[in-house]
Amino acid sequence: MKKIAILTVVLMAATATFAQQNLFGPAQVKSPEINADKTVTFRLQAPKAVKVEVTGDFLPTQKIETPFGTFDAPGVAQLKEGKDGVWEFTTPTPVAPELYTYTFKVDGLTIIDPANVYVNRDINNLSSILLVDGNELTNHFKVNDVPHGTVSRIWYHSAHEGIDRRLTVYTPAGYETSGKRYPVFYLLHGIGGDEEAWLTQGRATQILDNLIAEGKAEPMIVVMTNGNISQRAAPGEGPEGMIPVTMQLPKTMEGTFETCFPEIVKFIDKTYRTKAQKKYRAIGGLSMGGYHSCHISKQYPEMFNYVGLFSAAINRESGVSEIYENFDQKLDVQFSKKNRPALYYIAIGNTDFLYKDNMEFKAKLEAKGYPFVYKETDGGHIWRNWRIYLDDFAPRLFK
Ligand code: FER
Repeated sequence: MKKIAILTVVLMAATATFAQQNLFGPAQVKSPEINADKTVTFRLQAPKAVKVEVTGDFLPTQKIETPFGTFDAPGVAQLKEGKDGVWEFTTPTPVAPELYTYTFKVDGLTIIDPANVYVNRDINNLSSILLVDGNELTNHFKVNDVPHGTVSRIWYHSAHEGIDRRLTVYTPAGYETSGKRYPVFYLLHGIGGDEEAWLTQGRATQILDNLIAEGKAEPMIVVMTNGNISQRAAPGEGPEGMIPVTMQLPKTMEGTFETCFPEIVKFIDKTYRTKAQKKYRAIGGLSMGGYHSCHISKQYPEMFNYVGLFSAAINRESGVSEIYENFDQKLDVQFSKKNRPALYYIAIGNTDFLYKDNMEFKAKLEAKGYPFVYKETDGGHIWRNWRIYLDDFAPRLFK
């Protein structure tokens, strides 16, 4: 007994400084708390703070002006100090079902919620996550009691670049034992993102598992590439080590990623049981990934039968490349009788800073008489929209 008491004291003293496994961390306040009436309470214990705020996309948006245009920025709410230095804010109205991100601002310092272990990295920002469920879409963001696919990280060799590069590959439930071949959807991230982006903010695994389990989407392999061609892997996952995360990477949107995309397709067809024909291949992505999908699919018109442009960064080339030359002529070839994709899908939020460019591109396709599906949603250049588009696009593939 005495031994245990001594051990406990020693352990507690040790953990006070080293916190091995955090066995004896301080009691946390409960935050966020989804209340019975679907209002949400945020709490932060900060006894010496003077001002505590919460900001997140659960609050009504405010407009901010930047050199790139007008953006929707999340609103800000004040927390009030109560007992024991615990600050608190409860939303005045119920919070609609959605996957939200938020941070606190304590005397000007932005922090994630220390009481909430669920955290997201979007480019170089960390946010806390709040999932309020209650509709069909948010149900697709959850890990439900359905058959699950498998997520792998696999490295391919880019002979073009002379480096090994990392891919995320989702294989649908049953892949390991079915012996079957599957269609492949290449799902691309935006600027500053990487091969992890669609898994985290995008909820791609959950969305695909649920859509497939409900019979809404065909079982498919989903390949999430790293579209930063100078980068081998997501920050911290490659030989570059724990590098600072930045959007300013070399060779961004200058044509190289598009040029050597067939290396990835070849690797996937060699490594997985794919249906290795155009009929069974889709490519889609958000923003820079939409731009990549547009350019890759028209550069290689015999490769993809389904193309998805989600808030695509149309007209944003940052270098000179053969890939970007003769855009209209290549589009004509892509939409020729021989090559025309079964689905060309354009989706954009009505306050996205890329809205006008997308309207111009849409008008061009209309003028040429090229068929496409158009989806417009509320809001701007945000993950909420990209999850909606994935959930809407995947069921249209390989039918
Ligand atoms: C630009 C606007 C948008 C640009 C890139 C983007 C290189 C990409 C945005 C994204 O992927 O979210 O002018 O220039």
